[in-house]
This record gives sequence, structure tokens and C-alpha cells, in this order.
Amino acid sequence: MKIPRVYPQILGLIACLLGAVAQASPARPNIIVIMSDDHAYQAISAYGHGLNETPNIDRLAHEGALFTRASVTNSICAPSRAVMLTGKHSFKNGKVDNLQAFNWAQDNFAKQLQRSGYATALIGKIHLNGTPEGFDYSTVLPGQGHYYNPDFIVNGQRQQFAGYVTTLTTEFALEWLQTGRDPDKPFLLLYHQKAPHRAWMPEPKYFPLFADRSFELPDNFFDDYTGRPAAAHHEMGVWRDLDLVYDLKMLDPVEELQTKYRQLFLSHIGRMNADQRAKWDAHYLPLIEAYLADPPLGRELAQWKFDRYMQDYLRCIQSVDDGVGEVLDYLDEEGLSEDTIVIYTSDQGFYLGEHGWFDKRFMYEESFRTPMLVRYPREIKPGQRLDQLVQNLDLAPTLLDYASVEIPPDIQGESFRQVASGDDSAFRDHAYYTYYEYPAEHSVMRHYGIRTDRYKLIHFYHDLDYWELYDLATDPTEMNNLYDSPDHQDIQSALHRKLEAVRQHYGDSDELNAEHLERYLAFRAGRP
Ligand code: SGN
Ligand code: CA
Repeated sequence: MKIPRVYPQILGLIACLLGAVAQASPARPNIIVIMSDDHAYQAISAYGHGLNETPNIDRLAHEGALFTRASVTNSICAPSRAVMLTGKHSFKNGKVDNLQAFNWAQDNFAKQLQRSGYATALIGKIHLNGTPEGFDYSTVLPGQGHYYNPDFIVNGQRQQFAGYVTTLTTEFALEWLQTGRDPDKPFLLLYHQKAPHRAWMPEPKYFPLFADRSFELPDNFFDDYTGRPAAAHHEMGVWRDLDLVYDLKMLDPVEELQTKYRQLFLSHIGRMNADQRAKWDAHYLPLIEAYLADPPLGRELAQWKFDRYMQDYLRCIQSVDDGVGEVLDYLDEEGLSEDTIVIYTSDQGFYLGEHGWFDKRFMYEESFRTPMLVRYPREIKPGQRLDQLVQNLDLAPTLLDYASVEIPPDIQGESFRQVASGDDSAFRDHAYYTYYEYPAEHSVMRHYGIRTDRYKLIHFYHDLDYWELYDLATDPTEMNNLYDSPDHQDIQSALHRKLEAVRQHYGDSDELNAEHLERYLAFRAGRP
């Protein structure tokens, strides 16, 4: 067929118009959310605590924004992930604790991005039962997963992989980026590491790191919890509750150390192949012999336990940092760095000996706060440190905002896109917190509370009824409960009013807490 001569002109016009449209609305950004598990901000060098070096995570701070006061709404793994996905508080999305089921049928921001044309993948730890919804591709750990030769569920099929969990997770993420995704679509990748979760089993190449290092105990390591009965009730003490075999790796061949978690540790270490086990033993057996030959006592034992804990915890983080470097390198090599939002965060913070603890759950700063670093060269100036009270609750609306997808009205978080771009006009003036998993491991009682720019008000309830008030400007380590102090009556009343208003705004209440408690106790008792 003969093509009329006018066609090329029309085609040219169409191309020109399309070009104009493309210019008016630039391509939507790619998004990578890197989440690790239990990564304390104190253990990221960009946060300035001097414990370790994380050069790759630090790149995000140098080339983007670091949030100094980011927090979670519920400091425990699965609930935190549910909050991130849905943009709703635990009492709205229904996943209030690690134990009860998550409802994947509800909407989440991955589904919203997928519907709007994004290629989506979830790789690594998610800790939410059932098949993930909202992802074209998923490779996830069952539950907590294992460090060595872990199982992954690949698009619904469970299989075991040889290797170390952190490097495998990075490999799977890179594979999807390189060959798995639809290259014609913008992408969303949730790249979620298991590390540095308990029991802190490092990759062999990092055994030598920190081997001779002793760590300074935090000032409040020997906290006596005066004025804080719920804190006193804990079971997460570094010197009292860490398990010699499981946590501190004293798996003695003569089986003298019959600790509570010895069997559990055997199930983890039992997954290793002969080569992995040989490397493990070459490192830990001399430490075990030294310990048995001359077991430290008293304060020396506390320091020894803290050092053992910190050495392995920080080693696990080194492998996480390597993975971040590989992903950032991939973006550079492919010319994608400018157009990709990269977020680094954790499902919550963690205690590194503060108040004498490991673990999380409390609304005190170290576990209430979480790392949050965001790089997006198109919009975010390099090297910013921002102190707004952003929360994991805000990730879903923020990412929808960047992707030009309408934020559903029932989402409870706020977009911090403008904040990240350096707009310091008002953001939310508070952060609201709820914690429910009690009675349970570590014995952290049920509580809720509010943090404002300067103060924190917390209410512990259920088998005690106790309020705490902290002035974070004068008492950043929360040692001095000011509740009922005669000098703080005005601020106490103001915080109570604020807390009530915030609870009403989000739709939380004492009645709802009573319902959650009843459901939880029934669940634990195995009642329907
Ligand atoms: C496990 C750990 C706890 C930890 C929870 C929740 N015990 O149960 O120390 O608090 O996970 O962690 S362990 O003996 O199994 O290691 S979370 O990050 O998944 O919420
Ligand atoms: Ca966690």
C-alpha cells in the first residue's frame, strides 16, 4: 500500500505532542525501600555514635537526608511492617502483635503502586503470614528465617538455599533488578534484611572484625529503674537475660553449659554445612575455651557479655551495609541513581546496652526511634539532617506522593516529601505510639503514649496503671520520671489533653485496648 505523503507529518506532530506531555510530567521515580531488622540507629556511623563504620548506608546520608528523630508507632517486627505497608496504625490495620494473623486482603501501598503501573517486588523478611499481596514477584523468608542456608518462599514455593541469609537476600534483589522486572515500568523494590536480628550469627568473613574490641558501657547500663516499675519488670537484660549458648555462642563441646536456649541454638547451627561449621568453630571454640578456663564474674562478666553481644551484632550489620553498597553500585552502573528514591530504615530501633538492655518494644527513645535515610537526587539536597517527627506510618503516603498516586483518605500517615526537600514549614507536631504484646517474651507491659517536640507521656496499663513523663531536653536517656512532679503540672495537663485529642483523631481508645487484650488472651489460650 502506498503511504500518503501527509502521514509522516502527522506522525511527527504526534511525536512532538507526546514529547511535550512527557516533559510536563517527568517519568515516575523508581523506589527501593531497604529495611533491616532490629538495626539500632546507634549502629549507623552517619548517626554519629562511633560504634562502627557503615560507609554504604552513610552514602544515603551524604547524598540525601537523614532523619534524626524518626520513630515507629509500635516497636515490634510484624506490626511495624504492617504499619509501613498500610500507612495505618496497628489498631486500624489489625496487626497489633507478632502473633496474630495479618489480613493481606486490605489495601497497601505496594498494591496501590502496582495498580498504577509499577513493577513491584518483595525480597527478604516480611514476617507477615500468608502470601504477600501487591507484588509481581516475592521471595520471602518464612517467619523469622535463618541465618545459614535459609529457606525462602519463592512466589509461594518454599525451598532451601545454600549460603548466608544477608548475601542471598542481596543476590535475589539484584537478580530481580537486573533481569526480573519489566524494564518498561517504574519499579518498587522492598529489599528487607533479616539481620541484625537475634541471635546475631555473623558471616564468616566478619569474624575477625571487632575481635579485640571492648565496648564502652552506656552510662545507664546499670539502671535501677527507680520511678519506672514497668521498666523494672523487663526480661531483656544484657547481663541477666542473654543466653550464654544461644546469644553469646558458648556452645561448649563438653555440654557443661545447659542453658535454656541451647537446643534452639543447635537447631540454627545444625543448618550449617561442614565448611561453614569449621569456620564457625575455628572462631568460637578458642573463645569458649577461654571462657570456661576463667569465667569472668560480677562487673567483669557484665562487660564480657556486652562485648560478646556487640561484636556479633555489629558484624551482622557489616554484611547488611555491604548489600546496600552493591545495590547503590548497581543503580550507578545502570544510570538509575538520579531517578530512584532509596530509603534505608529498620522495623524499629534496638537497645545496645542502654538501660542495661537488648531487644526493643518500649516507647523509650532507643527502640521508639528507628533509622530513616532517604536519597532522591532529583528532589532532595545532599547532606541534610532533618529533625521532624516522621514515623514509619508516613512511608506509604510519602511514596504514593512521589509516585503521583492519590493518597487514599483513610491513610493515617502524612507525606514527608516536602520535608525531605527542605521545606521546614509545619509537619505533624507529635508521634503517637501503641504496644500490645504482653504477656509475652521479654515481659514489656502494654502501653501507649505521645511524643511531642520536647516531652513524652506514656501510660502503662493492664496489670499495672502507671504514667511516665519525660523532658527529653533535660533528660534524653529517660531516667527521671517527672509524672506528678509539682513543677510539671501545667505541662502534664497539656500533654494529657494532647494525648486525648490525638487518640480521638486516630480512632484509638481504652475500649479498643480492652478488646485487643481480650482477643490476645483468648488467642494465647487457644480459644476461637
Ligand atoms: C524472637 C526473639 C526475641 C524477639 C522476637 C521479636 N527470641 O522471638 O528476642 O524479641 O523474636 O523480634 S528468639 O529466641 O527467637 O531469638 S521481632 O523483630 O521479630 O519483632
Ligand atoms: Ca525487628
